[in-house]
Amino acid sequence: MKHFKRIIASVLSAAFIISVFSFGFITASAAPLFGDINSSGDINSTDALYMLQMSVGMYEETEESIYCCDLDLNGKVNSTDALLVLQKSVGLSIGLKDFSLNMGDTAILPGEEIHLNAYDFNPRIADNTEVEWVSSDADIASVDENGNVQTFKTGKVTLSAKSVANEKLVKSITLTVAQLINSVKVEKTSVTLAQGSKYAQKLTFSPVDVIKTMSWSSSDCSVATVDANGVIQGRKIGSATITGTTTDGTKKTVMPDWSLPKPTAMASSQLSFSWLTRMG
Ligand SMILES: [Ca+2]
Ligand SMILES: [Ca+2]
Repeated sequence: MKHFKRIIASVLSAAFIISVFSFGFITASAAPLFGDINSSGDINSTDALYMLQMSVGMYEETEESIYCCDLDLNGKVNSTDALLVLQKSVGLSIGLKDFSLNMGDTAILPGEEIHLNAYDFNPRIADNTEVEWVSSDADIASVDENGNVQTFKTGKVTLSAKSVANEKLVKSITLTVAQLINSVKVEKTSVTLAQGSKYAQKLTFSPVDVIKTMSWSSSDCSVATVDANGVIQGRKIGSATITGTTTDGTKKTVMPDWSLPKPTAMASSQLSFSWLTRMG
């Protein structure tokens, strides 16, 4: 470490001498290589020098320079990044500390395919960013060497990316290969709402391990609207039908019958509706 501190110190002192010259050729706009801040096609102590100067405010950071040279992903070009470039330029190994996956836990249907991707390798110039993909149960879902996932039957499976260079570095998601919806029911068969207020529908799906997503529509949005989450809002006295349809391919529907009592002094500001569940 002392060795690198000496290098940094000497590079910094050199910076004050060299900085009298123009660095107009710093063009990181199309940097082909992480850490190559001057776009010379390789990374060396000159890049480290520029990065140090940028870190102390001698040059303004740009989106491109941060993308190119924020090697430790802390949001700025700093001395750590410059040190990494120096290490790399003298042939020292750069280990992989971290990376991210393009998705978290998710649920899909049997037969659906997804693509997993490892990215944001930290540091960006780690020597080996290769990962191996592994499925905990290939009968449920498999993942190939490119992160392409195929599903075969319902169940839960852990899909992991293991760093080839650092076997302790593993990122995983839980993939649920969901069953198709057999039925969906609403909690209440009738509800009374004050005009303008909202009602969040409580739905019960069977079996439990399904993808609980539905699309919603209203037959008359001037009377009642329904949002993407199935939350109904009464607008004015009248009647409308709210229809929910499952989106897992089974196209089951729930259709609450949205109607209003005859307007009276007591009830004119209230809406009520009853539910009629119809299984498609
Ligand atoms: Ca360079
Ligand atoms: Ca940084």
